[in-house]
Amino acid sequence: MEILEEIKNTDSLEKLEELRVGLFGKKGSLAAEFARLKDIPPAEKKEFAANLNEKKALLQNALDERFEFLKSAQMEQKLKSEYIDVSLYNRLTKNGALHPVMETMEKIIDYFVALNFSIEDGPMVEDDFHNFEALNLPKHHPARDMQDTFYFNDGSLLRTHTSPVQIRTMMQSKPPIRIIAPGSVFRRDYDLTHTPMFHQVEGLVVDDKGKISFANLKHILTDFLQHMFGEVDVRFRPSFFPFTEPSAEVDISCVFCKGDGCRVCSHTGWLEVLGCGIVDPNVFKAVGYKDVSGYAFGLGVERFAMLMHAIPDLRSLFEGDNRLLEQFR
Ligand code: 2U9
Repeated sequence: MEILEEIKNTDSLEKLEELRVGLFGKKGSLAAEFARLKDIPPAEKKEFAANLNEKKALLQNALDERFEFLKSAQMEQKLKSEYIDVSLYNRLTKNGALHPVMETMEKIIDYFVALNFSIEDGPMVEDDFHNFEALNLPKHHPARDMQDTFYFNDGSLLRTHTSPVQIRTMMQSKPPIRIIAPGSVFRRDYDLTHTPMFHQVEGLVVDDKGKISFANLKHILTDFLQHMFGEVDVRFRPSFFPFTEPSAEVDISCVFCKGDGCRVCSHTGWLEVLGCGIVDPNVFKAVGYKDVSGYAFGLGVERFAMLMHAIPDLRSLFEGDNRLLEQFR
């Protein structure tokens, strides 16, 4: 049938519609052929009608098929012409990242949480009792000096360490105690290695007298430092803090020269990273604890972050320059 070829070759939906109307419309050729049915002699009617219906079905099929083809071609054309490139790079977007000090803080916290320590916090504006007096820092101690501590006019102060958190915790609960106190602290200090605000994590473990020893402290801190710095050597040196007796400072073998000696470790092969000790009985007296023993430790988070990431200048941690963060993504 010629008309079938014509349908197959139609190149637009409009022309196809014209063909459809020409065939299937009220005045279309099929209607005319069906009209002839009444003039066909009865003997031929059946065959004539059958042929006509078959032709009608063939034409309908051809029209449907071409319609689908032209319709999807049209859709494809439309999608192509309306395409928007949403992948275009937005030059104004700058992604942030977790600050190395916070990342280090989280790594420290993770270690102690895994050992069932709980995390405590407290106010940054403190009073003389919680920040000094209860910690066996006597009235004449240089840390209490106006030169070292930020005071408000009413005598309150910015905490110089997180230790008042441990004092508050002990005064609110009974032993055993197993806590760390992470947070910001404030000292009147500003030079290459000191900023007026920095972060500490301190730890405190208290239990019945005789249950806590220096050996426990040594073990946990050695394991902790190897968790933080990998396979380093750890040594404990006798030291002094008002709130612990005996006290020690803790060194790791230099992470830069592996102990051979370099500028960072002042050619000693060792880096000081922690202070610690057995809690002084005067501290327990101040919070009303009897017949207990305990250990405590403290560290500066910025120092840890600098040693873990080989950051040379402490101040780069406080400049808010996105280029620093980009290096730690
Ligand atoms: C209570 C009892 C004892 C916390 C301790 C240190 C030793 C220590 C420094 C490390 C570097 C401070 O950030 S730093 O400058 N800390 O050397 N801290 S023992 O001792 C406590 C705390 C609370 C009730």
